[in-house]
Amino acid sequence: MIDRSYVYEPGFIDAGARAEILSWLATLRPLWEQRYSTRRPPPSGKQQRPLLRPVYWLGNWQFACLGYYEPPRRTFDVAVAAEPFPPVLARLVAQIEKKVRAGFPPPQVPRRWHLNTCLVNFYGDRIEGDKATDAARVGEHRDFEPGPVASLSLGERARFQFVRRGDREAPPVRTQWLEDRSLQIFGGPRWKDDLLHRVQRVEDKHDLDLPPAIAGFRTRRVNFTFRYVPDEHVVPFAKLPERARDDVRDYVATLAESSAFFKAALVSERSRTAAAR
Ligand SMILES: O=C(O)CCC(=O)C(=O)O
Repeated sequence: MIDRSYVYEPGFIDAGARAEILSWLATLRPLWEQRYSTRRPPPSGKQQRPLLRPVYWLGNWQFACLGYYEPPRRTFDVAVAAEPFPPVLARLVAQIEKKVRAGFPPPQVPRRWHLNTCLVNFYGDRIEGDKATDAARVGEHRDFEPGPVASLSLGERARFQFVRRGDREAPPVRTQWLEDRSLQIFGGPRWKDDLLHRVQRVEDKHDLDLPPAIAGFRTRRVNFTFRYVPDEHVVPFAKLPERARDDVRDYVATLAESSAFFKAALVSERSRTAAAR
């Protein structure tokens, strides 16, 4: 039976688009965030830790310390307005949206669904002195943003698995190797809600070192996961509550060092705060 809620398409990104994405990646400065706010002790029973990998977000940035977008319980003041997609990704996203609208069961595509959010995950090794530690995996989780999610992969192949909730040892329901230049899309209650997904491992066969250079890290795979956050839930940095602004200001300042978008966000926050005094 054809499953209209799942797509895997190898070779979706052509060689020209791949080269364009790599040049754009070289201009980024990914963040290696702490899981919790650095301004106060972590929640009881939790330990402060850096995320497993550096990330970059487009459209809106979901800072780990503010908690990730999770309707209906967490929708406001967590999706912070971020840079738009670069032209090459905007072009690919337009094609993906067309595919989804043409092929996915309409009830699985929310009325105003469009892919306005992208998490860029960098997979590779943490480097400390001579020691490299493989950090190229993601544990079981689900993506809470409504509607289908689409992901593009570059670099080494990743073993991506859908697993049943609460049964880590059970065999995966589906294993899909995500190859360089591939597209994966999944939606609907089965793939999005009932099952969890994970990246079990990423191959290391081609000695890759993908851009940008990140201190203490060697990247061998980059994944772009595109999602939909309703536009009314995306908040400019300047309009976050004060405590949340304090939590993420240092990150925004770091991003502003190489991003005109975040530079402007900082300026706007300063003038708004000055005007309120
Ligand atoms: O890297 C991937 O292929 C998947 C990433 C992922 O699961 C996520 O961003 O939620």
